[in-house]
Amino acid sequence: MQVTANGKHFIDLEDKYGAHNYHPLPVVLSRGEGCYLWDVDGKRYFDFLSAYSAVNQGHCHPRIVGALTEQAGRLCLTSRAFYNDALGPYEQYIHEYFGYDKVLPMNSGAEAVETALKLARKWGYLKKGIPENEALIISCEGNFHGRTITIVSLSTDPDARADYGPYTPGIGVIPYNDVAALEALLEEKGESVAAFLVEPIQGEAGVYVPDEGYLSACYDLCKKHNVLFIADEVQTGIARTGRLLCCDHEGVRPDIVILGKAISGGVLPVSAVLADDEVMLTIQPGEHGSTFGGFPLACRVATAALEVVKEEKLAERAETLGRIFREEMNLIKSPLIRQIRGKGLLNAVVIEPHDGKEAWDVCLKMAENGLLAKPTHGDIIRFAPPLVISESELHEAITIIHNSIIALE
Ligand code: IF1
Repeated sequence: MQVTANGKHFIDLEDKYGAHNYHPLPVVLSRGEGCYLWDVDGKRYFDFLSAYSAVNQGHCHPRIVGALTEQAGRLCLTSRAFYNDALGPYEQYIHEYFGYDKVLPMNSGAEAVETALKLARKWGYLKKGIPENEALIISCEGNFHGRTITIVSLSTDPDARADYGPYTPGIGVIPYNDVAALEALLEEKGESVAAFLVEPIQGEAGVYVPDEGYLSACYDLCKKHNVLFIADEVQTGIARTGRLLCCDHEGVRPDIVILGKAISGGVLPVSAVLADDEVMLTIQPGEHGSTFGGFPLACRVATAALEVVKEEKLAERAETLGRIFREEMNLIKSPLIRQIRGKGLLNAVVIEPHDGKEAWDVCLKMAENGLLAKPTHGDIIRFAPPLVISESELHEAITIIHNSIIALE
């Protein structure tokens, strides 16, 4: 995978003037449309990352960009010091769309996770009666919920948390996909636990799909111990796994839902926290906020992005195309492939390093052949195209993946 002089120019600028907090694949992109991306030299790629499931509706969807440009020329930001004619209608739309009493609008996924943790602590003290400063939040090993210091205090990933101490107290970590571990902890400390925070599928851990029934069993345990069940659907939500929310597969209605990424179709940073009044109204005026949270531009963009999800039946598409993807991928016989797993169009291939070739080499070869994906931890490659990909495009992409893997054997 050779970088052209044109591409190297941009890479060098980032290296010289930008923080070195990423190690990108050596591809320099300049345009996106639907499930495609083009680099600065005009080479076309299938996008199989979708900006980590933010671009479910496809790049530069005309409906969403149209909403952005129309509002941008009218009113972008008022702050919450005043009312405006976009936020109320957006909040009503979200209420009707997801079925929760209220939404607290934020910007990044991490901010929404932090908001959910603050709501959980408030509820723990004001409603559950946990003694002040004794509330516990439980999370799972292998989690990824963002990059703030409190969130990395929940993390078990050394890369995410090393040298960021001292860490936020009041946190417990249990194994993922282990109902007994949650039961034991709640039997012992349930009185002090405000909430259990969980990804319905662990994305960064490598598209780790828990056993059928795991989420509903954890939800039932939370109800038994008067603990809030918080679902982080930032990556699994908005139709990605074949249902509007991943928790819908098990009929679980979380006490708090955290949304981000594709709620805006990847056009603006938009996130949201959903909850009913008993939880949401524990935060009173002046106790939480954000300059851009729920700003008019975000309201119009997110409304358009969510309309596209419904009108283009993206959840149904993810369900159907995801099954085709896993079936086709399971037909590829290669020493490099150890396992295929996922739900909807959130899938991963576990690569078995072979003859010195590993996941990164597969990704470089796929990029050479016109498909972009990136390894997550170690040797797991996540495959998550925009949900607007057609069946024929999906087959074309699978052929590229197949040929790239075979070429490395
Ligand atoms: C990076 C990972 C994915 C998320 C879940 C909250 C957030 C994320 C389940 C925070 C964000 C992004 C962050 C981005 C890469 C990507 C990522 F590799 F970091 F772990 F998707 F798995 N909950 N995930 O997946 O949302 O604040 O980023 O808007 O930090 O490199 P954010």
